[in-house]
Amino acid sequence: MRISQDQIAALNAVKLEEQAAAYTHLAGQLEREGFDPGQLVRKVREFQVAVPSWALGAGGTRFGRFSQPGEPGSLEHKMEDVGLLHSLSGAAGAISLHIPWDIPQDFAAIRQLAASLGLVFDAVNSNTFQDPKGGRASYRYGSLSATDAAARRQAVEHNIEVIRIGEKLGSKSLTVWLADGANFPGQTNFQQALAHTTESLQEVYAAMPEAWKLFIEYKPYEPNFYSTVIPDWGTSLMLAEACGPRAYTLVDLGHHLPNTNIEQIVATLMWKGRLGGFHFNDSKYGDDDLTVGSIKPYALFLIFSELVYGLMNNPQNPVPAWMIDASHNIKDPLEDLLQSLEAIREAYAKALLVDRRALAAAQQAHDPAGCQELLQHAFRTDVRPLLRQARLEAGAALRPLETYRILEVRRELTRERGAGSVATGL
Ligand SMILES: [Mn+2]
Repeated sequence: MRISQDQIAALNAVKLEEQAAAYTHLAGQLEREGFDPGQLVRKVREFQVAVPSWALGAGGTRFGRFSQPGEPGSLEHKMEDVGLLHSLSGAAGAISLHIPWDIPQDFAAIRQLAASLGLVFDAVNSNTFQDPKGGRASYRYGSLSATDAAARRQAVEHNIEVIRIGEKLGSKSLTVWLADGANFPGQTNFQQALAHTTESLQEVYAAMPEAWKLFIEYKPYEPNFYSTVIPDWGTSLMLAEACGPRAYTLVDLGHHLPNTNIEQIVATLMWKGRLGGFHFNDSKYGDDDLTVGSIKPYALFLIFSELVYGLMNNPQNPVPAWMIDASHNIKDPLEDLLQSLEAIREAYAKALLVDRRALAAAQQAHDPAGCQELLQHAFRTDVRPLLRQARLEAGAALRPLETYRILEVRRELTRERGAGSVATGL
């Protein structure tokens, strides 16, 4: 299924007058505050987020999985789903593939399909948290960190294979997340595991083409519950520095212990020029992978405030690769992703509204109340008319979720693919 520009334009037409009034009002307010509304709209419009192929079906939990009707049963279907999200939101111009769940059969055809949907291929993701079919060694006790040299070799070779697949698609980066760790004290030798991981990652790094980046993701616990080999940003940064200048830390919002100050981590990494990628989601307790902005929107805003500061002040840090990393249990994944895309752009737009000069002056004057006022003024501004304007100018839907429902997209996908179609790879 594809949504035509005409279908979107027809549904937008009903709301044009309302949008014009709301945008004019907001633009006037922003101008009085010294902003250029047109430039803000352009910045929001340019902000593109990659959708991971695994987020398009129901993820489930370790206790069960409740599939959605009409889930994408092939790579082509997954790309079609991201194409739908992009048509509606104008914000999802990239897809991130998971290998081996999404190995293309015909690379030329897949590249052509992506181009026709207006999509590019973002980072490719390797998988050494499951044993490969017919593999020689097992990852039961670790992959890149394993004591078993055969398991390490297999994991390194898998990552290199993922790079080769990504090259054929036009990807420019590899994301590595390790499930390696231990469930019990004394089960593994911490130093040996870290030494093995360093050597393995160096080998993967050396196999990357010149233009590629390596993103090293960290996570404090799960699936292992006593220790994880790359538990935090410091370990990730240390490994990135041991690999070389094109290795970076990747921050996943759900990969922190409760109440961790993620915005400070962002600031530190950007100052060091090592924040390579970002995985958006939200959480209440752990790696809950919930809809972005559904639980802690102010924390998301504070994180974006540091990201925007870094984009303005840290030329040593490349523009991070933005990606959603979520899992859906009860919502329609496409509706959930539309909400996440909206929340990401909303936090970004609000962060653009922080009066940086006034904030620096208030910091200098040791005025914490003034600093809070400046941040919260930006946070409390309703930027939705600005987001809608960006979509309108991009030919996307003024109201993506409403349009998705009016067009009965899920029902059409179910009719095309069948109610029992289950997402591959999960
Ligand atoms: Mn992640």
